[in-house]
Amino acid sequence: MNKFLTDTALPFCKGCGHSQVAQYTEKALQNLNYDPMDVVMVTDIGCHGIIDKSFTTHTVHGLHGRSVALGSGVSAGLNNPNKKVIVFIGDGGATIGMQHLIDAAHNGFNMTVLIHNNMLYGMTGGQPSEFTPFGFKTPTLPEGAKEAGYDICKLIAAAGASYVSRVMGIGDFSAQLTEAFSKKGFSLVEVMEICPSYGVKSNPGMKLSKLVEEAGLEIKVFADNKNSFYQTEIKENRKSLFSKEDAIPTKYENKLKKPLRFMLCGSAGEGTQVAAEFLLKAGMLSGLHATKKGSYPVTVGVGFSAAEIILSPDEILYTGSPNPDVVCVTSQDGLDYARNTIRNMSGGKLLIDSSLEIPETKAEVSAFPFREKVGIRNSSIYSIFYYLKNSELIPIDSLVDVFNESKISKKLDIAKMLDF
Ligand SMILES: Cc1ncc(C[n+]2csc(CCOP(=O)(O)OP(=O)(O)O)c2C)c(N)n1
Ligand code: SF4
Repeated sequence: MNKFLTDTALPFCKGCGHSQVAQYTEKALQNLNYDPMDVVMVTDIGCHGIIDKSFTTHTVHGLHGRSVALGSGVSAGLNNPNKKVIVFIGDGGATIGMQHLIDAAHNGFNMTVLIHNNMLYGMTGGQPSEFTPFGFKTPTLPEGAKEAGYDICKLIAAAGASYVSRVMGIGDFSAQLTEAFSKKGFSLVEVMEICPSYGVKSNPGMKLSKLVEEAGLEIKVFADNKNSFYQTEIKENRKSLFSKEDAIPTKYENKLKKPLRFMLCGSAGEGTQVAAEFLLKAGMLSGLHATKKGSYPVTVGVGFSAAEIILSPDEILYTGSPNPDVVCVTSQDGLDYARNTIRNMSGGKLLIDSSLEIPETKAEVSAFPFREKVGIRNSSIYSIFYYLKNSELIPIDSLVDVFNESKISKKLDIAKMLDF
């Protein structure tokens, strides 16, 4: 029975070696008795990366070629040898991010990298990578590669990895994955595969085992050492990033039975992010778990400013909020940003400033003159007061407390926020 993969079908083409890597990762992790919550899968761009939605573990999806750098950061941040960081990367991504691979091995970051080497860039139609063996044809290189590809196992073993092996992606290679996952420090397994959609079609009749042999790519263990591994230095007097924030005690009761996904959309400079934090802290004061994701353009001084907030009676394991229960819009920029989300709402609530046109939606709509009543700079915060006053899911007093402890209370009278 699967523990680390969901039971839904794997997303790859029929015969793709990526399926084997996923299945034997499952088997190897089971062999080692890991709990899915102790495993972080870091994936890369490419066909192999679409697997992350099938994992029941933590997952992080990185930029193309950067999953090793991302995984190194995750590993250094966790600083816990009992947690397992596994990076999935294609030969294309490994080409782009080769320096990261060498550095991660050299520094001994505690993680395992699985290179899905199908000898071409699969997702974009079969361009050659730096791993494409001499003579191997691809749709964009029909005359075949003119040079040999890299022997990444030799490179990474030389860089100082604890464990390196190359396996054929045919047959059961879970034992090698188990070995790699069990090592402290940096381990890497290169899985030789063929892409049925582009590799097989461009090289009819070609046998993977023959190709690997002719390319001089040995199937063996290249390194198996007890190397020291990277440990983040914990300085005695190091300040936690959270030390500015005091723990928020539960002071009030809430009436929330299930997670509330709230989206606040306004304009830069109109206090949207601060308002979102107010709601977050009020929720925490009322005993709820809370997350916030802020979105704004790189030009932080103009354009939209939006925040997705989740308040939940239970721990929040997924912080995305594709279908919000409540969308609150206080400006035209915010409306332009959220229009599609609002159109796709099949229920829930839309709170919108009455100066704005009401967009097409199945949500229940309340229009209120937030901007006119308190001025544009305070409209976002005011909309949060308005929402809590009307929904009563958490006591408005919790928000009053947060407001009174903020710098804004020195400039703005709380009575204004409570005047509806
Ligand atoms: C920096 C960057 N360059 C190029 C792309 C376009 N791109 C998306 S997927 C892909 C191919 C991925 O190939 P590979 O890493 O070998 O994985 P596979 O699809 O074979 O599993 C490319 C080139 C990108 N997303 N980012
Ligand atoms: S295109 Fe190739 S690499 Fe991508 S899923 Fe299909 S067989 Fe696998």
